[in-house]
Amino acid sequence: MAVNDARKAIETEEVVPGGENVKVEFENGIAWVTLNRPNKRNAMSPALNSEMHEVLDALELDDRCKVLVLTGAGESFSAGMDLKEYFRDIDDDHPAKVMKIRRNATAWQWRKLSYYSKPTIAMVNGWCFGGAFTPMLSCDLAIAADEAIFGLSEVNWGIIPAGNVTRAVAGALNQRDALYYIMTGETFNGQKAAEMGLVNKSVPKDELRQRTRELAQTLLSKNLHVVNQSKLAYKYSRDMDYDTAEEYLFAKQAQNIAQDTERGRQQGLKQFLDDKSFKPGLGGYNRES
Ligand code: ACO
Ligand code: V55
Repeated sequence: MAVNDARKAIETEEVVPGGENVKVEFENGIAWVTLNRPNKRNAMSPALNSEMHEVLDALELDDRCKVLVLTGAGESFSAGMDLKEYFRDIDDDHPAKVMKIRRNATAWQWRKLSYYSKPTIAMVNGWCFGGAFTPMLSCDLAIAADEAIFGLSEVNWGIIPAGNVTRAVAGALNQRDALYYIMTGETFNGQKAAEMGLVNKSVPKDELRQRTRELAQTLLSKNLHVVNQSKLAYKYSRDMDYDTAEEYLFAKQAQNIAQDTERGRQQGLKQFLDDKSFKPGLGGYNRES
């Protein structure tokens, strides 16, 4: 028996997190997390940001969430930052309070989501503007509706894309596309987003939820410990120099193997080399055996 088999399971909280500005629904391992201010096009207010941080914290320790899908209620993914509650209403507040509110936004949109311990999928169902690019790009994978409308609209109302939007866009688009959309504020649809690699694919809106569910199910069929370790290895190593990355990845591999209660590596080697029952190039090992 592996040492780790004796670990205590995390006790699932029965309460569903969120409720005010964010809706959480569980479905066979998928947590559907919906930004839920449809009348404000799911604009991200300070209250929504605090709630999203709490929701992400709670779901990280909740076994009902194995894959997280981030989406928006109604016709929008999110219309970006709330121009009233996140910008104008706090214009005269103390700078320290303003910075706290700013950091509260990026804390979940960028940091928490980028390094989340579970797979994340952005399901871009509609409007996706400005600040909404950050959580969308922080998710590991993204599927958009063909009809979804994206825009880096900051220039249209006199600001630069901040809150890590510019950095996230620079990491995702090539320089020509990034500067074109940053400098013109022009909108583009889901198909164009897929063409540029901003999302993995775009699908007709009426298929969006099912196609997202299928992608989540593909992930759920894998050894999720290894999936999550692979994702973190990518996220952390991509900005390292090559030598540090090499050392980090050897160490990360040791951690991956030591913590894998399913012992995927041994299973895979045995089923390929001894049993000759599967080909690793063409699919996963049999997780039932
Ligand atoms: N901040 C605050 N309120 C917003 C936002 C926002 N980002 N987006 C929409 N709303 C509110 C509107 O003020 C309106 O409120 P009201 O009903 O109380 O008057 C309500 O949501 C509906 O908005 P409409 O404009 O009437 O909706 P419509 O469907 O016609 O248009 C659209 C949708 C295109 C998304 C439009 O609302 C819009 O341009 N929103 C702003 C998009 C944007 O540029 N966001 C900022 C990006 S930059 C950044 O995030 C830092
Ligand atoms: C943006 C987002 C911010 C911010 C300033 O362009 C600008 C979007 C997430 O916070 O503070």
